[in-house]
Amino acid sequence: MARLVVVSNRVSIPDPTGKGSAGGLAVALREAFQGQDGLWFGWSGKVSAHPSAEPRMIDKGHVRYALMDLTATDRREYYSGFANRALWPVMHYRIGLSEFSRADYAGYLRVNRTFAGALARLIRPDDLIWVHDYHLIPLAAELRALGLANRIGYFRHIPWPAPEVVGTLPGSQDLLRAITDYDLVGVQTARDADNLRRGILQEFDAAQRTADVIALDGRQARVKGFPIAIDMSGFEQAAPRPATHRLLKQTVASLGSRSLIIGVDRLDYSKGIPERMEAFERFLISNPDQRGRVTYLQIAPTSRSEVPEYAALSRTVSETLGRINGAHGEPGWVPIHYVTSAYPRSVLAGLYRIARVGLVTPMRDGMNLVAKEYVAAQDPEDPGVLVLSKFAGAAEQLGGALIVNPNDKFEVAEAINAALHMDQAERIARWQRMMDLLRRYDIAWWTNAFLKELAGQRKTSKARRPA
Ligand code: GDG
Repeated sequence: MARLVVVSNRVSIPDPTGKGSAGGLAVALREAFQGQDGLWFGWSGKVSAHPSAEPRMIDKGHVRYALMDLTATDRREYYSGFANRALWPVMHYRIGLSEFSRADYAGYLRVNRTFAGALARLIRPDDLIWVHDYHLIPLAAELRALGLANRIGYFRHIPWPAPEVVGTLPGSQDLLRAITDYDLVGVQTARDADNLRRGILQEFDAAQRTADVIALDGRQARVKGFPIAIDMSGFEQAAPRPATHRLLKQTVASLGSRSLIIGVDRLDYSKGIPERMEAFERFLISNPDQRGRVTYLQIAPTSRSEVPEYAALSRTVSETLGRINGAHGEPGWVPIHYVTSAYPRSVLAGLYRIARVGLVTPMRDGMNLVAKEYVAAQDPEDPGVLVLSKFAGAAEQLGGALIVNPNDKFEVAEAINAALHMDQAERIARWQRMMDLLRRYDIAWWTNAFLKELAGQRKTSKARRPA
């Protein structure tokens, strides 16, 4: 069997204590390595004044981890700068927030080239290479330039917007061309796939070979939706456990007879956290009988705090929270509870299960795993209700949710009210619809579907020897 080589910006090494709070991507990729030898290559997360050109190798089980350090300049330009300050906002339709700098873009290309050089030395001719996400778009082009003819797949975790939006990003034409150096490009939704194929067709003299395949300059790339999924059995098993964890017990005790509404997101402007808090306020204003009877818990672990737009968001959320709690709170009742540290995964599962409403209202999101986790953790006899943004990729699959436009706080407020008052039969019917789909398309389906399709691609003639 071909060896699997995964490349992602960050590498997740299993925690020897087993207590680590593995994120969705780490769980997904570990699934991909089940039962086969593999290599996982990427940034160590460390900064060093003189990083080695060769990765540090760590062997765990049948997986070998290859870790590269970056310089402080690399980190600033490649990661915080181009990837997170210029590219991320455009891909989430926030053109006005995008800060492009030529130095950052050059740093992004430089790190991709360095990674490709180090990776190429570890690659065997039959390896299947699977590259992840927006940090590494040019990686295949760099590997091809070094002469690699392996099958290389790319999975895109964040949205691919309409060509008019992507076109605002300087460098986007080169990135679009670089995408065609992959044999298989997986995106989260049918809409993303359509946007990406249209982008390539509009920008270049490319030909559409079949519904999924685009040909450009003698190369062919298959662009398809592979909606990412979750580890269903993990969540279904974790959620029903008795509330043994201190944090969970405290939360249950502090709730008393109040209903819990839950939001869980990295602190990111794409997630719509202040907008959601304002929608909750609107719900309280429109439904005064609900005062003191509901608590909204927002868990929002801090992320990318070195990027100015994230620091600004943190201030906005704190101000919004303070204003709403000040205006509507009463002795003994704080309407919104807000936590910026990460909870262990088992506690999250328990909180999802006791929450009557899962509030997942991003302004844009590639998929949104929290929406799926919330559904998976519910009690089959008495499930809660998911309120889901139409702009999350998950909305293409989770039609059993109450689908809302997060830009309309009145609509979100009405959905919260409808969710809290929905009768049990309707809650079960909606939940069952979503569970059937999540069980069928779980994380094993996702990794197998992508890798099977990648393995089935003809070996490429894309390799280009350097001139
Ligand atoms: C990107 C795309 C796409 C959150 N807080 C805690 C915690 N989490 C976990 C959640 C979930 C994961 O982090 C977040 O995944 P999302 O999908 O919601 O969002 P992004 O981080 O933006 O991920 C997204 C995803 O990639 C996968 O392709 O769905 O659209 O933006 O698993 O549970 N985990 C723990 N404590 C927390 O406090 N343990």
